[in-house]
Formats: sequence, structure tokens, C-alpha cells
Amino acid sequence: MLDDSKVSALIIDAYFKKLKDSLHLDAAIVGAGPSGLVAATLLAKDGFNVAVYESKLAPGGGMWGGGMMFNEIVVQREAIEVLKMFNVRLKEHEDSYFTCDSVECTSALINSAVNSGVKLFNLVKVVDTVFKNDSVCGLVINWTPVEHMGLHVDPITVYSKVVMDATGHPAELANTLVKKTGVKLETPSGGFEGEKPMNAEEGEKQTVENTKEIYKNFFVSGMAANGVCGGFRMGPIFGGMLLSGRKAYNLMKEKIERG
Ligand code: 48H
Repeated sequence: MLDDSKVSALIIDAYFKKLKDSLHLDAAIVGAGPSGLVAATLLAKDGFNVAVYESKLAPGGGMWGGGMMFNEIVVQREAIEVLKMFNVRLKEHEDSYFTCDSVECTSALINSAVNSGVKLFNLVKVVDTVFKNDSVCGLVINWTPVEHMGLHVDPITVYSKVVMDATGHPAELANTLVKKTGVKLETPSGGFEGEKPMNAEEGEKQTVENTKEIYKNFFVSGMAANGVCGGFRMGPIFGGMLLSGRKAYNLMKEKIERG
């Protein structure tokens, strides 16, 4: 016989454990797109306490839909070794292009993240950073429906040694940080530069170059890195996002270990 109240209690206990274990993190990553998921998985595999916050119901960001809803993505040779870590099947084409099924790829990234120990919170929107002693030291989170409905409900705070904006095109968190604090970022003008139009070749390079610590303990990856630093967009080619995630992992690991 099934006991409904037991079902509820099990869900509440399990969720609250995840939430409580995430109040003091090594790395807090905002956005469960490809760059955020790669960085989070690699950090968790090294034993760091990592959480990823995703405002939507389904993690995965912009990878599910391929190009214009044709659910295939293109990845260039340089990024294949990253995809291989996630056991994604690839089809090789001439001139060093590879394609893979975007649903297989996205679900593999999500599955690996959770399997590696990443605490993945979907339906949670990050609305602000915690800012103390001139550095970023955490995140302010709320339920996505609360934010959508404009309900006057206060958020809660989590602390983290490093924080990363992996929110994709809007680079929402970095934008909010600059607006609220007026701090100078590691960008050409010191401010929020804004994304440039389409140029796949440049955009792919820039998304990796722009992956960095743009303020104390505050990193950016993927499209958010190009949004903040003024890089081009690149359409449905995902090698740059995967390489950005791996670079972000290396940078955050070094920062956490240095203390
Ligand atoms: C919680 C949030 C919040 C918030 C947003 O866009 P993404 O897939 O991110 P990337 O940078 O890893 O990948 C970009 C890629 O998908 C893409 O868009 C490309 C290659 N475009 C090229 C082009 O020319 O168009 O994922 C970001 C995730 C999303 O799932 C958002 O829902 C989530 O972040 N998010 N989560 N709190 N405040 N804001």
C-alpha cells in the first residue's frame, strides 16, 4: 500500500538536504546551459561542492533546439575531446566538422552533471549577487514562479567561494552587478559591452577568450562571456560553449584552491 504522506515527506526531506548542503558552496553556477554544465561537472568530479541554478523547468539552455529547431548541432574538432568525456555519439564530416543529436547531447550533459554530484536546482531564478568587502561572495535566489508573478516574496541567500554567470545571451547577473554596484569589470571599457551580431568564426574564438574572472570571485562563461565582453554570436555551433565550460572549470578550480 502506498502512503501519500510518506511520499511527501521523502520528497521534502531529500530536497531540503540538497538545499541545506548548498548554503556554503565552492562554486555556484547560474544557468544550466552547455557552458555552465561542463564547468559544473568537471568541478564536481574533482570533489568540489557545486550547485547550478536554472530558472526554467528543463535544464539544458539553448542546446535542445539545435539550429532553428532542427535538433542537430555542429561541433568543431577542437572541442571533440570535451564531448567525448560525456559519451556523446558523433558523426564526422569533411573539413573537421562533427554533428550530434542535440537531445542526446543536452541530456548527456545534464545526466553527467547530476551523476558527478552537482546539485542542480531547476525552477530557481538567481536574482542578485551577495557583495561584501568589494567582492562577490554568493547568490540571491528565489522560485521562478515568484519572480514571474511579481509576488512580493523575499529571496534567500547562498554563499560561495566563486560564482559564475552562465546565463547565456542576456548575461543577466553581470548586468545586474554593474548596474547595482558600478564596479569596473575586466572588459575593454570596464563596463558591460553587449553582444555583437553574427560572426561564427570570431564568436567561437571570443567565447573562450572572454571566459574569465571579470570581477573578484565572479566568472563568466559561454554566451554570457561574449555579452559582457562584447563578442560576436555564432549560431548553432557549440564547440566554443564546451571549451568555455572547460576553461571556466580550470579558472575556478585554481581560484578556489588559491583561496
Ligand atoms: C537561473 C538563468 C537565469 C537566472 C538565465 O543560453 P544557454 O544555453 O548558455 P550557454 O552560454 O552555455 O550556451 C549558449 C548557447 O545555448 C547559445 O545560445 C548559442 C550558442 N547561441 C548562439 C547564437 O548565435 O544564438 O543557457 C543559459 C541558461 C538558460 O537555461 C537560462 O534559462 C538560464 O541560463 N538562466 N537561470 N537564474 N537569472 N538567467
